[in-house]
Amino acid sequence: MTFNPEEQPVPAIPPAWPAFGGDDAIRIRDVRVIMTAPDNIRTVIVKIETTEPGLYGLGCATFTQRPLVVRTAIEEYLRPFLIGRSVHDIEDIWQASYVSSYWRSGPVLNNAMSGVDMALWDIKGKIANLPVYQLLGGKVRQAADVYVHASGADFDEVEENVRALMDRGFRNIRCQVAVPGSATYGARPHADKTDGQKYAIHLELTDARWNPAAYCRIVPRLFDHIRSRIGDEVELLHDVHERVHPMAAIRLAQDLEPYRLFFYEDPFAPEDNGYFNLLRQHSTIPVAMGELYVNQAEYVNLIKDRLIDFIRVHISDVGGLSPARKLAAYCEFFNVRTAWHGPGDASPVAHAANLALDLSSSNFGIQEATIWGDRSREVFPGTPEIREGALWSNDLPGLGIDLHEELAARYPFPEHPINGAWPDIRLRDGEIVRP
Ligand code: GCO
Ligand code: MG
Repeated sequence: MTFNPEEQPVPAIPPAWPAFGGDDAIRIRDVRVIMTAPDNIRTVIVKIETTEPGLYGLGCATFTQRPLVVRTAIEEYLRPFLIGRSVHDIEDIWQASYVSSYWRSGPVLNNAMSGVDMALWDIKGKIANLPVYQLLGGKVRQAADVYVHASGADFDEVEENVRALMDRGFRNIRCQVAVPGSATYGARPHADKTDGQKYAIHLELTDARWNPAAYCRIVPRLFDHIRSRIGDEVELLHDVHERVHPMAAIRLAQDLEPYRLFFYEDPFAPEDNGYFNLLRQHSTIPVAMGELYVNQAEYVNLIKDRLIDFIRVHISDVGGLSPARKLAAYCEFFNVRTAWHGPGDASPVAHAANLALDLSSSNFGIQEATIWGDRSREVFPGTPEIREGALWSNDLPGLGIDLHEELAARYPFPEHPINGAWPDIRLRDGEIVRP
């Protein structure tokens, strides 16, 4: 008997099930972008308005070096794509948005998606009348221990700032010192003694050149100074900010071992991920990495191979709360702890989302905090409070944070010669170095 395909029975194709959501679902009515800089830091906030009167959510989409591109991604692409969808479908909306550009996984599109994603979690919490940390499984801690920044023009000034922060109840302090005659990350030659936080980010243009050898010599001396003057009752941290060659970063890790750092941050650029194995073989310093990661391919193996101790991801840069909660859970299997990036260019809305994860993750390590100015706290009522060196939730439904739109409009982005971009950092011979 010969096989004749035309005589074969055609299998019935099951009909598609009706789209979920249901007719009575609350739907996305509008997706708006609000840009504001109350503390002179460019932040981008997404507000999702719903078909339910008075029900809206807020999310952070801040990519402070390229905010206008994020706004375009939201207003021109995500907004028409999302209007009319059910607000209940957070995961479905994330997955659909992720592939809707076909090319994906960069900081612009991830930040745009983060604004939407956090806003939908905020809305879900408000519908449930529960704080977002409850939706994530509930509290495993009362509050999240934070670290803050102390910097200075010299060792004495850093010490003075560390003491001032300790007097305010902080027990985890990142120390950065200026390198005389050289550009430096995290400290300026003439630091304003009243506010170490000012140097959380600094985007000024500078003619000063970067001297990696001088930096590597001065940092161990800084920690020797701080430990010998202040003792062991404080946890110290340091951010290399990917600025030295990998072998120099490994050598610096060894030089810092006697000072028992809580963590040693961003020793390598993401492009040099391959060096972590070598660092592990030569030092027991706890390693924190990841604020520049935007793609899961960059961090999945580092965690699985236990090559880092703290994941430092900036949650809006990976696409929001949904991918971050999966990452936290993945890290838990390998005893890698969370240390979500919390600089001033993560808006107070992002800090509220960080806090929801901090409170509900058993593998929480530490939270970087920004000490907000009065203007930011007025623009964002509900900004998480810092007390006793920790961040506390206000336990309100959703993310517990609001945005005063009229006030926000009073703080447009400040003028800047290169529109807020990261400045050139160069070696003496003029070569560009990574941030
Ligand atoms: C940190 C960071 C920040 C970044 C800034 C970039 O660990 O706090 O390194 O200060 O430099 O967020 O915009
Ligand atoms: Mg950093």
